[in-house]
Amino acid sequence: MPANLTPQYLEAEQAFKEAKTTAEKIAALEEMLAVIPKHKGTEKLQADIKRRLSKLREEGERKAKTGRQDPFLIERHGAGQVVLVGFPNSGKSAIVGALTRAKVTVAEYPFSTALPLAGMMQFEDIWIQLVDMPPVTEEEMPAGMSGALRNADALLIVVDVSSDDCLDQLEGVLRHLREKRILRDDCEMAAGVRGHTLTGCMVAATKIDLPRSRDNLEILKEYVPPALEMVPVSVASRENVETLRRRVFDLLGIIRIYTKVPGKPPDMGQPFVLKRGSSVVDMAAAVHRDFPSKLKSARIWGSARFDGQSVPRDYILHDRDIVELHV
Ligand SMILES: Nc1nc2c(ncn2[C@@H]2O[C@H](COP(=O)(O)OP(=O)(O)O)[C@@H](O)[C@H]2O)c(=O)[nH]1
Ligand SMILES: [Mg+2]
Repeated sequence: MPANLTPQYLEAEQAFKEAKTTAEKIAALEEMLAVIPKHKGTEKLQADIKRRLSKLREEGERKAKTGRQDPFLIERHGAGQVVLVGFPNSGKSAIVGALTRAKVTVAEYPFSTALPLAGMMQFEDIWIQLVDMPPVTEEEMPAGMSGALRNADALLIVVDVSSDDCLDQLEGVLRHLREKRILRDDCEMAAGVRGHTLTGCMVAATKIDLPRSRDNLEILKEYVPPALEMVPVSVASRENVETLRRRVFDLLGIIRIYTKVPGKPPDMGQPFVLKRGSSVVDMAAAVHRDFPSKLKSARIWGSARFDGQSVPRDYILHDRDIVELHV
């Protein structure tokens, strides 16, 4: 092994070893390439990473070509899929660029994104897929786009608050989403909208580094439906970029659960990702489909009153709990 590999590099390499999907593998290799110390001793390794990357990318493209011809539908990867929707120039691509390593085009001219483009956003120990979409306008949402929005796990509405038409942007997007029955009129996510799995929707108010943004933000706050959280953010100054990352995770309504074998330390590698509200039995089912019927008892580290507490089968788990299943 070449000398001077940093902890960041080894971490990225570990993520690659644990990656299950092509997108996760590509994201991990990109990370490895980005953080590898650039010197003579790592040249061969760098070339090797690049070779693996281009092979995976080719594979991905080949799959896309032979797959179903719906240009807006992006195959879901990672712990959840979040699709960005907004007017031209609102800053969608800039957000995807800031939170992932995807090669997005950020441009001052509108319609610079013609097709959806996905990138993997790391949140602590999991990866979440962000999908940059072509813009919607006052008049129209591109034909075929509603399927991709309905199929997402969550939506991020992007509004440029530096612009005096930010209210029109918000209302325009909401109108499309309501007309297409993607959102209920009150923007609540609860049951009532058929045929899709949306668990959340949120507004990113972008470009808050620009002069008019603060005033516009105050106005916009009055009009955002109560069901939608709004996160002000600037990609240029990076203000709130990390807050946005966490809010996107929260929006998906997922929890990360780690497993533990009796008498051994917990496995803090790749967590199981479950829906918020999942119980010990759901966790058992995620580990193995035979487990729920065999499950005798469980112990929890984390959310229980004390570490290692025995809990019933219907105990509701929390993010980052460690579970020891006894079968
Ligand atoms: N000042 C500032 N400019 C931004 C910010 N985010 C995006 N922009 C600029 O706004 C323009 C449109 O951004 P882009 O991400 O391509 O918008 P999209 O059409 O929604 O994908 C580009 O010129 C970006 O440089 C930001 O946070 N602050
Ligand atoms: Mg764009």
